[in-house]
Amino acid sequence: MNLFTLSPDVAAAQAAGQPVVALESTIITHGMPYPQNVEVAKKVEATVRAEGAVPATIAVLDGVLHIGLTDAQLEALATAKDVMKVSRADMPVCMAAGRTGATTVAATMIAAHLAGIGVFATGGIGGVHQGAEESFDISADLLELAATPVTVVAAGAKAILDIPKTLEVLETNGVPVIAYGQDAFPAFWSADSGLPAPLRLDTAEEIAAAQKMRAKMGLPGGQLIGNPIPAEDEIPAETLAPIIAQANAEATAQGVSGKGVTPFLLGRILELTDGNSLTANIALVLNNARLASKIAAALVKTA
Ligand code: PSU
Ligand code: MN
Repeated sequence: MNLFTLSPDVAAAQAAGQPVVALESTIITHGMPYPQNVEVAKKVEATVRAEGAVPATIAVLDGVLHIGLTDAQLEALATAKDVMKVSRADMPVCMAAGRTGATTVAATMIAAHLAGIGVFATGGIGGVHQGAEESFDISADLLELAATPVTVVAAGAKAILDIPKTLEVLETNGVPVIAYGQDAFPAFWSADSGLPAPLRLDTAEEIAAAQKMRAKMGLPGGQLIGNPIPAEDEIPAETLAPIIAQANAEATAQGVSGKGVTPFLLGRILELTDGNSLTANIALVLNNARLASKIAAALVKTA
């Protein structure tokens, strides 16, 4: 039995040596409301195509790991009930049980690597949550970056996380954290987190070359690219700080834990900003899709 199913588009692109960009699906089911989630997912795919690459949105549908979804499958996933949020731990269970699940950054990296896709675009990664010294809430995304050789393009990390601790865990685990075109590590809605990124690269070609060097050296793991949100789409950190503090306080007060924390915080921030956070969120995901497409092109060119 095959471990995964390639969409016809993705299979053709791979056979022809064309660039492919992996895309996650938890952002669709647990990160944004319907119907904006489907619209954004389609826009991201169109953006990748406009850049000359082929999008491979990844999800588990009725136990089958799909690399590349049709519009009908995307719609079905976005409207399905009881969709699992699938990270590394959940993926084999979801598949073996024949269930439907949306893949997180960690699970999407695993799937992309299985399918031979070297780069993946998302919005923000999971990380070390505020209060982790009590809750021990550290996303499996960070350890996946240390283990699985896929370059992940994100707009940094949301301020719902403890960004300094997130950077420390990445450093401990030997994950290259590379800011694109600037010195600062970006903070999702803001281009500058106020913290320097450990590494900086200015072109997609350099990013692809670094990933190839890592593989050549036999080092496991991928790279995290911090791609800053375009200036015109930024939301000032001061505007969001009280909202994030309120969302975090509510999560603690209501005893939200485990896999529920990130979806709860994302949902509350959306409500508390009357959806304004979503506009910026969409802009940065599209921006990440463009950079990931360029990295994908550089990866196949020098293969
Ligand atoms: N952070 C965001 N947006 C997201 C997520 C994180 O700003 O959509 C999603 C991603 O799929 C990420 C997952 O992999 O949440 C992390 O969940 P957790 O914190 O439970 O590991
Ligand atoms: Mn967690």
